[in-house]
Order: sequence, then C-alpha cells, then structure tokens
Amino acid sequence: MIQKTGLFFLYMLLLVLPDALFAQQGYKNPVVRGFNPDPSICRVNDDFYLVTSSFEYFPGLPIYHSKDLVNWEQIGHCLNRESQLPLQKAPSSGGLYAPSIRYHKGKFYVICTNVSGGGNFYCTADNPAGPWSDPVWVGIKSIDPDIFWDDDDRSYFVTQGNEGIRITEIDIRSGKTLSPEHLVWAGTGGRFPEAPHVYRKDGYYYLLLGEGGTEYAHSTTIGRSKYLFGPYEACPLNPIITHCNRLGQGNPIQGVGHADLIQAPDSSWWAVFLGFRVTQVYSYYHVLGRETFLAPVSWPKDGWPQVNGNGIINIDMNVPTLPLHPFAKQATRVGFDSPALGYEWQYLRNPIAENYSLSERKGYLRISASPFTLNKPAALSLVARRQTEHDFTAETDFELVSSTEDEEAGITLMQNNTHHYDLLLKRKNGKYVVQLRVMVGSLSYIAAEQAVDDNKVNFRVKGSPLTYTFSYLNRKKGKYEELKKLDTRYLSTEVAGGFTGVMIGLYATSNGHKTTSKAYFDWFDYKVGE
Ligand code: 6LW
Repeated sequence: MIQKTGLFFLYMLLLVLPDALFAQQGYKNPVVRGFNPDPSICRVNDDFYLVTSSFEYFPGLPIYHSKDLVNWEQIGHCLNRESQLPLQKAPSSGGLYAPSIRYHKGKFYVICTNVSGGGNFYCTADNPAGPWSDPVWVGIKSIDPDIFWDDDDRSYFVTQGNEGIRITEIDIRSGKTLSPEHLVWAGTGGRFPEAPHVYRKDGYYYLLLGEGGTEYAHSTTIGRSKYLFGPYEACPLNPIITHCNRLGQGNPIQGVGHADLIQAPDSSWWAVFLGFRVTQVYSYYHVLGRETFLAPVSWPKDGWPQVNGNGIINIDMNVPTLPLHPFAKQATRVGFDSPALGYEWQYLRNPIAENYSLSERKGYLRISASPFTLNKPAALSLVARRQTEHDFTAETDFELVSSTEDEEAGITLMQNNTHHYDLLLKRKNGKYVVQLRVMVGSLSYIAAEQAVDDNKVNFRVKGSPLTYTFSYLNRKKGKYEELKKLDTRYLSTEVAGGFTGVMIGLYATSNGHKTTSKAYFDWFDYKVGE
C-alpha cells in the first residue's frame, strides 16, 4: 500500500514537474504601454503577434511580437508606404481605427478601417514584420472589421454597425461581397456594440463584443450560437470584463473593454484588451491614451468564459504565466547615428520626406521647418514617440538655424492639434529666447520665457502623474533651470477628447511663413521612472 501511494505521488510529481519548472508567476499590466488601443492578437506555434490602432500617425498599425504574452517587442508597422495609408485628410483621431490580426493558411491578415480615406480594407503578409501588401478594399461602410474563416474555408467579414454586429461573406482575393449583410447580434443592450471577433470552440460560434463605448462605461461581452448567423445567446456572466461597477470603481485602471482572445500552446486562454491608467484629482483623468492589458481566461461553467475570475483587472497580476521570455531593454538615448529612425518614432500624417534627414549632418536628425503651425491638422515637421509612463524624463540637445522671428523648434507634448505644451527656441528682438507655450482648446498663452545665449539649447521635460516640469540647461551655470510646471490634466483625453495619448515630439515650424529654417537634433533621451 505504502509503495503504491509513493508511486502515485511520484507519478503526480512527474505530471506537474514541467509546469512547475517552467510556468512563472505574476506580471505587470499594461503589457504594451502608452497609446496602444484596440489590441488584436494571433498566434503561430509559440509566437504571438499583436496589432494596435494608430489613427493619424504614420507609419500605421504597430505590430508587436511576444513569446509569453507578457513581454512584447515591436517588429514593424503594417502600413509604412503612403500608397497604403493616405492620411493627408486625417484630422486628430482620424485615420486608422481598430485593427484585427489573423493568421490563415500560411498568411497573416490585418483588417482595419481608414476613416479618413478608403474605409474598410485588409492587407496580407508572409512575415508579420512586413512587407505587407497594398490594401484590398471592402465596400462595406463600418468600423472595427474582422475576418472569420469558417470550417468550410469561406471568408466572412465581421463588423460593427449601429444596430449591432453584421456578417457578410466576401471573396478573399478581391474583397468583393458575396452575400447580403446579416445583422447577427446587438449585444446585451449596452451602447455602441462594436469590436467584434468570432471564435469557434467546442461546436459553438462565440461572438466577442465591446459595449458601452470606449470611455468609463466600457465593457466586453460575449454570446454564442450553434450557427454563425445566430441567433446568439448572451453569456450569463456578462459583462466578462468591465470596471464600470462597484468592484472596479477605485481601480487605477478604467475603461477596460475591446478585447481579443487567444489560446496559448499550453492550452491556457488569455484576453488582450484596452484600458487606461487614471490619475485622480477629485475625478479621474488620463493622459497616456488607451493601452494594452492582459488577463487570463478560464471556461469554468457550461462552456462560458471568465476573465481573471470576475472581470476585474489589476496592475499587479498575481497569476501563473507562460515561461517568461523578456527582450533586451531599449537604450534610453537615441543618438541619431543610424540611417533610419527606430520603430518607436512616428510622423503626424504622411511625412514630407525632404523635411527630414539623418545624413545631412552625421549623428543628427535634421528637421526642416514647415510653414504649418502645430495647431494645423496637416503634415507637420515633427517626429514623436509615445509617453509610456506618468513618470519619465525626456531630454534633447539641438541647434536652430533660423533667419526670422517666426521660426521655432523644440519639443512638444502633443495630445492633439488643439491640446499641446511646447518648449521652444526662437529669435526675439535679435536675441534668442526659450518659451513655454500652452495650447488648450481656444486658450493659448506663453507660460514662461527666458533669454538664452545662442541658438543651441538642451531641453528637459519631466513627467509625473500631476505635472509636467519644463527646464532648459543654463550653460553658464552648468545646470538645468526650471521654467515652469504645467498640469497634466489639460492634455488629458477628458479635456482634449479623441482616441490617442500624449506623444513627445521634436518639431520645427515657421508659423505660417515661407522658410528655409532647420533644426539639428543631436540626441534624444527618454527615461522612465521618478
Ligand atoms: C474603436 C472602437 C473603440 O473603433 O474605439 O474601444 C474606437 N473601442 O472599437 C477607436 O479606437
């Protein structure tokens, strides 16, 4: 008997040993930080790929890769040619809305909408790092499209509509519709049923939705049916993700919803979804935009899914993970020594190529001023990266070559073209000054001004949950001097509106005038933490 029990325990130990050896515990949300909303995910063997929305920024639709769902590394963009991504007419928060990424029969598909030109489309690639095909346009007017392949290999375009989710068969080579649009499910009654994804599991079609709109009432719901076109029955556990309830009311993450599901090679299920990290001063606000979060999914009862148990998601997730596979940390300094900018940099709308050079002066990024002011929804002379944490320090060192007092260059914290804080260098009365300019809707003023010796300056912006602190290097004293602190609140989505997050940009403009002015940026540092 004793022998038998011993053998039984040995057997059980061997069964759990691989998991005990390799599974790890705990991770931090969000897993893709800074403005990265509407995540969609697919898997090929033990590689995961994720795409997020990019709106009016170019290149569009960042593609991320992971081995463990926790650590993500950007490997490219889906749309990096102007022919794929016309953004000339894109206002702030126009352009590319929620994408979906799928892998089918050896090909990757990204399905998306350019709301500022062309509507719904999909692109294909053999390698998710690119190159991606030109868009195949689909003549259905909507947002949040996806493609679902049924067991018979027919291709179905699944998309949002005001009355609910619609499914239409399409020809996958041409994008032409092959059937009428079927209205299949309106969700559970929340406003804006959107972000649909269809999955086949255990004889059911599962239809996952976002409901409530992408603000504080956001949620994820799910229904299922034996038939693709319905009728869909709502999950009794709905909403399966939301913080719009008593349990979620004090959570530093709000607005959770718009999810996609994935099964890992070890059979575990996971959800990726968007949410935002809030700052609270009386009420909540957020500046980082909507980010990508991760939570485990279980199917405990009658084949219905639960996300992290009760649909509440935390910053510190104390759950088992896949074996962790971190990537090398990005260097804090960009020296502009490489022939191309890293994937973290984006332009506002289609860039005018000759306005940028990494070779004109070796080791510098040259930006030629554009006549467009920062307030114009146009192809500004600006490159920007995401603010990924509340606490960060950004610094740059540059030289402005200018001949008139209209010309300026500097660093901007840009939420949109009517909400930005600009730390700039310009000429004034024959001398050089640094200025801190505030632009909040129709309110604009110079918050600080300081004379400097010449046309070369170092700027520093320090972020915290409540304030941005703007400083310049006083070369004589050899130390940074603070110009002023500004409230983060006025760059928040709650104030500015829209779908993006704060971007940290390097720019040059002549404020509406003809110009030959240029700015030469020597380096840019971005450090996170206090
Ligand atoms: C997107 C919609 C949404 O199309 O916001 O969170 C819109 N959900 O699904 C823009 O991101």
